[in-house]
Amino acid sequence: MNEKKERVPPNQRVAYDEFPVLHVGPVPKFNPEKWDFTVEGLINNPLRLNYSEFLKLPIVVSVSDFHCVTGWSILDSKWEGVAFKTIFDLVKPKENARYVTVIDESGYTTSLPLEDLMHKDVLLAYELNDKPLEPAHGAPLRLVVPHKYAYKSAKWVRTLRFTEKQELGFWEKRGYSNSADPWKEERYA
Ligand SMILES: Nc1nc2c(c(=O)[nH]1)N[C@H]1C(S)=C(S)[C@@H](COP(=O)(O)O)O[C@H]1N2
Ligand SMILES: [Mo]
Repeated sequence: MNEKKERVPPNQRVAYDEFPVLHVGPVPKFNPEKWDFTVEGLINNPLRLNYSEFLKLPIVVSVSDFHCVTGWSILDSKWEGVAFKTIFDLVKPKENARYVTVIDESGYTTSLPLEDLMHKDVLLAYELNDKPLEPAHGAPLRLVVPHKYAYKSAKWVRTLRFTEKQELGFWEKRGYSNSADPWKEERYA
């Protein structure tokens, strides 16, 4: 197998032009006066940050690939934002916390095990390829989980909820895989 092939999960095609835009519903309006980022559930330090407070958190940069379950992949996107680990350390999860439900501005949800979110390249991003993230790509803040199909990379994130049991997200309720590993082609439940 050549190196290019190994970079792309089975039955995915690399989209070489524009970064595609895909989501359900309209792109939400961002109001920096009203926007906040909250963390709730099984944590010892509930957190609420407004937009300027969020921007003061330590920044990480991560270059990663992105795989949509419908079959397109984007290679080498440069994301900038806050590592999930930074949030984890701030909120001090309780012993029994195992999963995090990620909730967007208008009710889109997805859930991931904590160990997946602790990967180094998982972040809450506000820049893509050296530019502020565009509204259609999830501004002001989106999750990026490169090693899962992209429906786990929720856009327009407002809330993280730490839970003991895994909650089913928007697509996961509709038959898509909860584990969503593109390398194992876990597309459907
Ligand atoms: N809030 C929200 N996030 C979402 C979605 C959505 O419908 N709503 N769609 C997901 C899916 S299926 C994909 S492929 C990616 C697409 O991200 P992009 O539009 O930046 O390419 O966003 C994911 N995050
Ligand atoms: Mo997708």
